[in-house]
This record gives sequence, structure tokens and C-alpha cells, in this order.
Amino acid sequence: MTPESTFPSRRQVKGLEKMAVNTRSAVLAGAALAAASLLVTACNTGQIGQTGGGGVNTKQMVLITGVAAEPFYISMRCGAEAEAKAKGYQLTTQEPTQFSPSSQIPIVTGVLANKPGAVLIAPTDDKALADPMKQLKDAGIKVIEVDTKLADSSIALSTVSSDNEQGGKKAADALAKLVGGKTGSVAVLNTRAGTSTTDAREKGFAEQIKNYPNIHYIGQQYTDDQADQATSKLTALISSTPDLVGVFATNLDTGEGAVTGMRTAGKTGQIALVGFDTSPKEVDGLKNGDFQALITQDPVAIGRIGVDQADAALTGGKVTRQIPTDLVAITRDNLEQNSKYIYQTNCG
Ligand code: T6T
Repeated sequence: MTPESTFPSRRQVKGLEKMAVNTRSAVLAGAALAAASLLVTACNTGQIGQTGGGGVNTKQMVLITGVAAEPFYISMRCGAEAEAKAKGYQLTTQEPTQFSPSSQIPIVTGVLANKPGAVLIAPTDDKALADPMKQLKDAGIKVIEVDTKLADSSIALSTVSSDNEQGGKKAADALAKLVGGKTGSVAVLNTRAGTSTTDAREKGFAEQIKNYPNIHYIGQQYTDDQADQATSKLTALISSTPDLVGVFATNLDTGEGAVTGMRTAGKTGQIALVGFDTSPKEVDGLKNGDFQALITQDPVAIGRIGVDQADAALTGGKVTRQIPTDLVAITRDNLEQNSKYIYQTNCG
């Protein structure tokens, strides 16, 4: 199997993503249609049409993820769906085709028209989503942030997320351990400025790596959360930085693209690569030596706890403003005991 076929770029899987989104969109095609279908469902079941203050449907929740067909968000959806079912809510999921505000904002606007009781959302930008999310809040919808968050903390009631700055620190420690006594430069491949999680990972990394005097941090390059950009940026970086000894890729797509970059440059295993997340492909990469360490999260718990917070907000229970979830640094040595963190590709 070629490197490319093992680690397809975001663009190569776009067709599949679109199909996934279109399938879901077929059910929730456009605000008006979705609003109508909600009403119909409510009438048919007699269970989900409970109207709260402001006319919201208090038995209805919507999860808006960051991007479609991506194992981190699939796992989050699995956790959210199971918990919503257990608690008697109807939860639907809507997914942007791209990890970008322009793809996500129209979804938020459509959901606003439906007036669900609660929206769990992973905002793809810490500022651009503020207005659309405030409109949800102003309409009486309970807003819960899952994974990413806004810079303005007054809109969501709760944020359920890894401590991403801590995750960046863990990545720095893992990379420094791999570099050992060597002297040289390290770099970060990051997604896009304004993504709260990956911004925090870079911040934590930059701070922690200062503790290793043999390592010189030369800064970050953005990939727009596209694997093919991570590949090309890394190959260019390798040729312009002869003393490059390590790279931290701040998320799944960037990491998968970096693997291809290392292979293209013939540097796999020579320049240490630490990734974030544990998609099945990244875990295969850890097993076969493409990655030397991965920092994993617990997206299933993020989805589950997000629903619990929404439920508390809807029923007058205790809502917690910030809830941290697990983060673990994984190498080949401790992979087996941490296998529960490997992300899902369906909810099976
Ligand atoms: O790393 C996760 C998520 O935490 C981040 O906010 C965006 O990227 C991922 O979804 C992985 O691709």
C-alpha cells in the first residue's frame, strides 16, 4: 500500500464526507424543512414536543460538530447519542463539510429556526461563531460547547473539553524525551489560528519546550486543517531546516498529513513525530513507527458529558462552567492499556 493510500488527504476523503453529510442533510435539509419535520415528529410521537419558555422544544437537542466524517467527532456523536437516548431526549447531529466558519454558520442559523431545547456545538472559530451562537442563546436555547470554545465565555453555559494547553505540554515532554540528548530544532504544524483547542496546544507546547535547553523551537506553520498542506509544509520545512529533530502536529488531519511528509522526505523515524488524537489511522501509524507518540483525548466522554450538562440546564440542575476530560500521552509501550481511547469510525 502506498503512503498516500494509507494516509489519504482530507481532499481525498471529501467525496465520502460529502456523502455522509448529504445523507444527514437529506433528513435535515434546510431550516424550514427541518423545522417542519420537528413539528411532525412531535405530533406523531407525543413525546418530543414539550414546549419550554421561549417556545423551545425541551426534549430536543442538536449536536453541531466541527467537520463531517472525522473519527474524533464521530466518537463524540456516539457518546452524545447514547446519553441522549438514555435520558429520553431526541438528539440529531449536523456536520459542516469543511472545518470552517463559512461551512458551520449556516448550520447554526438553520438550527436556530428549529428551536431545540439545547445545542451542543464545537465552534470552528473562537470569534466568528460568537454572533450566531449568541442568537441561539437569545432565543432561549441552552448552548453547551464541546471541544472547541469561543473567546467570549458569556454565551455557552458549559464547556466540556480536554485541557488543551496541558495537552501541548504533554506533547513537548514526549517530544523532548524522544529527542533525548541531541541538539536541534523542533517545529509545530498547527491547524488554523482561531481554533481554541489547537491554539492552546501550541501555547502549552511553546511554554514547556523552553525547559529543554538542547531544543530550539522554531515556531508554527498553519495547515488550514488540511492533510495535504501538512504534507507540503513539512517537506519544505525539512529541506530548509537541516537540524530539525522533531515535529509536533496539533491534530488528527495535520498529523496524518505529516506522516506522508516524513515518508516523502525519507525521514520517518529519524525526525521524531508527536501527534494529537488517536484515529485508527494514527494508531496504525504509531504501531508501524510513523508516529513515536500520540496525545489522545476522550471524545466519547465529551459528547456524553455535553448531553448531561444540556440536560441539567434544561431541568434546573447544576451546570458546571468548565469540565475537563481525559488526556493521555501514548507510545507503543502503553498503547494496549489505553486502547479504550482509540476513536470510533461508527457507533456500532
Ligand atoms: O483534535 C480534534 C479536536 O480536539 C480539535 O478541536 C480539532 O481537530 C480534531 O477534531 C481532530 O481532527
